[in-house]
Amino acid sequence: MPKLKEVIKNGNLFTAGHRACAGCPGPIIIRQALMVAGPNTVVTINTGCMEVASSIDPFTSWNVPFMHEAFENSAAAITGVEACYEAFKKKGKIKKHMNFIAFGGDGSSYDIGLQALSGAIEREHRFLYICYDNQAYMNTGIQRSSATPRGSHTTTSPAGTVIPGKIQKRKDLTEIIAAHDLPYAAQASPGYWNDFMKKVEKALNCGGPSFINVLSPCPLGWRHKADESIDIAKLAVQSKFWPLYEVENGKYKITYKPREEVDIEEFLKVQGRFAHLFKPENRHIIDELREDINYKWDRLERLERLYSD
Ligand SMILES: Cc1ncc(C[n+]2csc(CCOP(=O)(O)OP(=O)(O)O)c2C)c(N)n1
Ligand code: SF4
Ligand SMILES: [Mg+2]
Repeated sequence: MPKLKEVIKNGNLFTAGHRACAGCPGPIIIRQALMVAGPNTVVTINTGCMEVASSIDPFTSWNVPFMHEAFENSAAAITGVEACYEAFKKKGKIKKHMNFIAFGGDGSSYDIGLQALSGAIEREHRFLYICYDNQAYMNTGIQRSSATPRGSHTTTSPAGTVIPGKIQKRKDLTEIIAAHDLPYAAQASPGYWNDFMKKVEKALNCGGPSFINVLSPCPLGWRHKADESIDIAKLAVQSKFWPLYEVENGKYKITYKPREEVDIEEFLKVQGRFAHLFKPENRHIIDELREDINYKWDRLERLERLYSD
């Protein structure tokens, strides 16, 4: 964990006054990341809630240089900025160290911007990509994305008599990014802020491309109360729905292991988007989700053991 006394000196680089909904963890994620990165940071962000809510002309919440990109290309844009910085540095026109962070929601990161993200990592630019994953296209009206879990109600996977919410499984973007063999990839949750901030520090110091996928419970789309977001972010981790882990130069490490068994139902039952799963005819979906979670956790533990000393 970076020294709190030190990072607090960086001040609040993502200010209040933004238009995110009450209880949205997005601004918390951004603020904590920037607190670690400090003021010598350039940010790009894809279109999505965190961009729309933070930069309504003539206002801005960003106290660092910030560029709004299209829905898909913040990863491509940040690499242009980083390449320019490297060129200036070579010529001696700039001396200070700078960080480069690209943000994107799940829609932009898992779906439409995946190619830009993959390419930027493959070109080995030095940048950190943070996906705030609220598991749907929230900004445009809660449409399903490839990050939306099976069984989740969204406006384009409506639970009713035809389908019981989204039929397909969610894509595992963290694993897709880890398969790029980049120096650092991780999963985090705003329920465990010290774990997240430590991962941001590691990512920024890894010397190359890095990626952190942060779960971001959305009161509007997940249908929970505004003051429950952080508790739900914790439940996601405790139920193993969202394991906290990192892949550092290929080595897997689970960074938090729940001490007690918390069943997936505890995570599902506090969210309206899964309410229909508790009907007898849909309960099999909960069993399938549980099976998937156990399979993935077991796999993670095996991968961790493979690299333990
Ligand atoms: C090429 C293109 N297609 C569609 C849109 C409309 N659009 C803007 S933001 C968005 C959804 C963003 O979803 P996500 O990335 O998950 O961010 P969130 O809104 O959930 O924060 C869509 C569909 C667009 N701006 N550009
Ligand atoms: S819709 Fe969801 S993600 Fe978007 S600002 Fe509101 S709470 Fe945050
Ligand atoms: Mg989203």
